Amino acid sequence: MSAVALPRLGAAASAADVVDVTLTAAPLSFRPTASVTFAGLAYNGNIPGPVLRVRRGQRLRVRYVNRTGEPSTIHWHGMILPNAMDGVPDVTQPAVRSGGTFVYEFAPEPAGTRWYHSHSEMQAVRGLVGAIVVEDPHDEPADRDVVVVFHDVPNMRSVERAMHGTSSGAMIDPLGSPELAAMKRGDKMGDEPNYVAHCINGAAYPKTKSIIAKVGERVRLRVLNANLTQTRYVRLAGHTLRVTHSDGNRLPQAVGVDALRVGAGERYDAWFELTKPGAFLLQGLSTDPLGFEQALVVATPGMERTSPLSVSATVDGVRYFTYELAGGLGGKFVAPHADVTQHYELGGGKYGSARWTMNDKIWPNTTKIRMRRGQRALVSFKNTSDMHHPMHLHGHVFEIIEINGRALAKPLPKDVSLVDPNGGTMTWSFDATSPGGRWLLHCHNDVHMMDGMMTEVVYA
Ligand SMILES: [Cu+2]
Repeated sequence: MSAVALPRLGAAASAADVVDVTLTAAPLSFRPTASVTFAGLAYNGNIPGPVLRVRRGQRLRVRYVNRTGEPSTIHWHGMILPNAMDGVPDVTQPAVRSGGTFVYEFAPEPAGTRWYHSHSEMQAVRGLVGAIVVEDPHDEPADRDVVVVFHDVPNMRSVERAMHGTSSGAMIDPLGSPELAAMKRGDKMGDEPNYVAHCINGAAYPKTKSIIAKVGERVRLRVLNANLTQTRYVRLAGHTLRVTHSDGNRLPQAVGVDALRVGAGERYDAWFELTKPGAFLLQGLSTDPLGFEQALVVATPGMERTSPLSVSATVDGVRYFTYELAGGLGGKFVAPHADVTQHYELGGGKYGSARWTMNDKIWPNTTKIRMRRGQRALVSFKNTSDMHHPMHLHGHVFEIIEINGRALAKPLPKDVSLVDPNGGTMTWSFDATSPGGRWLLHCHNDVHMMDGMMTEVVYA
């Protein structure tokens, strides 16, 4: 038995080893706390949607029923699949009209913690998000396996204002975080929505579902940050988290940390063992007055009602997960040979502007990357803005090979990566080995994406 708080689909596969699932998207009046009623959109009546679990080697067939009242699709984030299954309206398929259906079918690859969400403006932030787990028989066994989805309820009018660069949401990152440090320069924030509730798996603390585990049991967390603008720092009071996978991809070795740093769209698998009887908070660290809502209790049997141990909202002096920690910083970066190279300067975001840019251009006028199947690409970024950008590539797993001028000793496989603000650089390497087509490359801060920070990789 696991303490998964979410409905779970996919456990029963048919004789042909196809996992059949129906996902119906429809409006939901979502009440995460007593004071918040939110006009949300939900898969199968739940925000977030059900955890889809499949075993590696099975096929997944999802019948999507769109009852949202607007056109919509499902994007399968982190999957390598036929382009026509990637779920981007007007790029890989016509949007499914309201009342319509569409069947997504593919072999879920690669294994690991992935997710699914709407790729239409404003729909994911309203609740059309969910996790998909492709179980790998080579994964080390765990006594419990718990999906932890961080998602949040915005003030929708503030999201509209954020798209016009005139919102007033505060940066709520924890003390000591690079996000907060980058913002202490007198910036007037124009693109950060206000959030009115912070949730884990559909509830706000203290209504979040607890994880009960005995001392010494191994608990694997699959943490997804489905907040579409903010980074989450996640810590279990009094315990070390051992990170084994980043965006579902296995690390060369587990990395022990006090906290995770999870950008929008990122996932981490990390396990822990409770070291003594008691109750301990798993927290999303935040300076938001509502920050306490992003927590759940991890307790040994019988201790779930005792006052849990907690930590403060700082990462100052806290060892938190970074790409450099996992990959190991090497020497000065020298770009290896590649068939195709492309550099993007990430900019924009001036107060009152609705432009987040790649080389001063916004989608659909950004420079596309054109390559042929089998070629290798190097894509580099320099972030001249004062916000970090969680850049995401569809349909591929890339490797981070450079950060801020230094080579990574071990390239880090991912599908979303945070590019540091104020001059930060990053280089990705990837091969055109997916099925050909149009694969979006964009910032996973949805406000930035909708304001133009998007391009595509195209190959036949
Ligand atoms: Cu961005």
